[in-house]
Amino acid sequence: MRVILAAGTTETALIDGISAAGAAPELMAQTPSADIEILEYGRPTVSPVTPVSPTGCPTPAAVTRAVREVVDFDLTVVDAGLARPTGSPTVDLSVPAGADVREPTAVPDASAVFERAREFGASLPDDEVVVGETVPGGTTTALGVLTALGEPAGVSSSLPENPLERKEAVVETALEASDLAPAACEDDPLGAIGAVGDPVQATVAGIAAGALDSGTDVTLGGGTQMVAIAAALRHAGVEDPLSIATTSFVAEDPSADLEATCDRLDCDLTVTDPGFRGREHVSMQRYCAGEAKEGVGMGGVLSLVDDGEMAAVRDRFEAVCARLGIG
Ligand code: AAM
Repeated sequence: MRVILAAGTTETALIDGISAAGAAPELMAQTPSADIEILEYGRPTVSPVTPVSPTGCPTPAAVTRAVREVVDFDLTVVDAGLARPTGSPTVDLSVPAGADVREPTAVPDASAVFERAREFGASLPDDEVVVGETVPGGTTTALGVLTALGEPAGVSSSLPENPLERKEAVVETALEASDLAPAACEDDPLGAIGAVGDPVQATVAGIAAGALDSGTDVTLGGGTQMVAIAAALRHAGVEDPLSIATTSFVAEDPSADLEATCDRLDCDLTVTDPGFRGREHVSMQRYCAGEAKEGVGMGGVLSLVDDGEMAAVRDRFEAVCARLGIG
C-alpha cells in the first residue's frame, strides 16, 4: 500500500479567521512544509515551527505519523505548490503555489498541473493508493470549487466553529473576480479549480485520474476537500469507483453532510474513529472538541489500522506529541 501526500499552499489561508492550520495567518504557508517533515522524520527539521492551531492543537500530521510508526506503508510526498523550503523528499511536478481565490486566477495553468499529475499517477506500479492533502485554507477552496461546479455540498473546517459565512463571502467575491456565476463550471472542473480552487486539488485530481486509468484503486484520504476533488472527477466524466476515507471528527460535523454528498457522487465512504474520546491526553481532547478534525492523510491512514492496533496508534500519538513538545 502506498500513501501519496500532496502538500501545497493557497494565499487564501491568509484571510483572517478562515483556518486553524497554523498558529497565526502568517504561519499558514509554513504548515505543509512542516507537516511532511513530521511524516518523514517524526518532527520538523528545516521548518522553524511545529504546526499547531491557535489554541495549541497539533497538526493531523502527528496522527498520520503515529499510524506510520504502527502500520507498514510506503510514503510518497508530492510538492503540490509548497511556498517554503522543506527537508522532506518530494516529487517535483512543477506545481506553483496557489494565489488568493479572490484574484482572477487562483491556480495558474491548472490544466497543465492536472496533466503532469495524471502522468505521474498513471506511472505508479501500485495496486492501491491512498491520496491525502495538506493545504491550509483548503476547505474554503473546496467550497469555491463545489459552488463553481453547482454541487450543493457543505464543507468542514479545522476550527471547532466553522466560519461558514466568512467562507461563503470569500467564495462569492472569488467567483465575481473570475467572472463566474455559481454552477458556471459544471462541465469544466479544471476551470473551476483554476478560478477558485487550489493547486493541491489539481494535483490530487490528476494523480487519481491517472492512477484509475492505469488500473490502480484510489482512496481519497481526507474530508470535504476530498469531496470537492471527487466532484471534480465526476464532472470530468470519471466513472471508476471512487472512495473517501475520513475521520469520525469530519463525519460528525453537521456542516460537512458527508454521507448524503458521497451518495450523490457515487463515492464509497469509510469513517474511522481513533478512539480519542474519554482519554486524558489534552491533544486527544482537542480533537474530540472538533479542532483540526482531519488532514495530512489522517482519515486515509487510520482506515489501514486494525481494531487491535488502535491502542498502539494512540500510544505513538502521545509519543509524537511529546517529541513535538505538545501536551
Ligand atoms: C493540515 N495541517 C494542519 C491542519 N491541516 N495543521 C493543523 N491543523 C489542521 N487542521 P482549513 O480549511 O480550516 O484550513 O482546513 C484544512 C487544513 O486542515 C488542511 O491543510 C488539512 O490538511 C488540515
